[in-house]
Amino acid sequence: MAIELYVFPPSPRAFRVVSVANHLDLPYQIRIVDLRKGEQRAPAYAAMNPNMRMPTLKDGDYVLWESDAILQYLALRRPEAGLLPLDERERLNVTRWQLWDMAHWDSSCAIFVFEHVIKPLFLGVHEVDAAAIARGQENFHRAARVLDGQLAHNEFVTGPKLTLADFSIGSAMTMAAMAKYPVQEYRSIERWTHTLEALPAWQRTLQQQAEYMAKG
Ligand SMILES: N[C@@H](CCC(=O)N[C@@H](CS)C(=O)NCC(=O)O)C(=O)O
Repeated sequence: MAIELYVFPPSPRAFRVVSVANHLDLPYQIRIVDLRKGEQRAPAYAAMNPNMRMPTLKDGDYVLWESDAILQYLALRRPEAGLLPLDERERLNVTRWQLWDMAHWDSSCAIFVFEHVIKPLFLGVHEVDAAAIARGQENFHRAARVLDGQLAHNEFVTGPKLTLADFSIGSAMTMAAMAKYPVQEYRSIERWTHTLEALPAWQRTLQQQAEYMAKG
């Protein structure tokens, strides 16, 4: 049986999981968890993921939640692809940036996604919380300076090769325009985003997202 990916496709945290599965050409089945309908709180789903959040991976009787752990599981199915290097230091470098993503980058971007996408489109709330945006700006610029500095000297986040770190951190960029990230001044982030967007797996995942959204 193929790996099952429980996702709400518009979310960047779903995007990173599906795009890695696409990049590795792994067989998988999408199981929709429609956050707009509260499907993350359905008892059968909550039994798999007690956080009542997506994404979740199920492979036979093995269940895994937390998107970056799921990415590592997927990468380990195709170690030869190099998304999670075998060399200890190279691998820890990838893990370091994935942890940085969760701690600093993803959480900064999430403020803008909540204020400019989730509130107006999913909750019907059209007032922006100025204090939240101010906090988001401060956190975003602090993290973006670090990422931009890293990418000024490296093609990808951890060096010359594409790794999971690019999928983890780059997935947030799929929301950059809609969520109005203040990203314009960061030229190296822009260059790297274009590189990711040129990946066939990136394009395929965007297409899957668009098809899901078109269904309404
Ligand atoms: N750190 C978790 C975050 C998961 C998460 O927050 N997912 C959100 C959507 S992006 C969710 O399912 N929210 C539903 C809810 O809070 O009810 C991961 O990366 O998997």
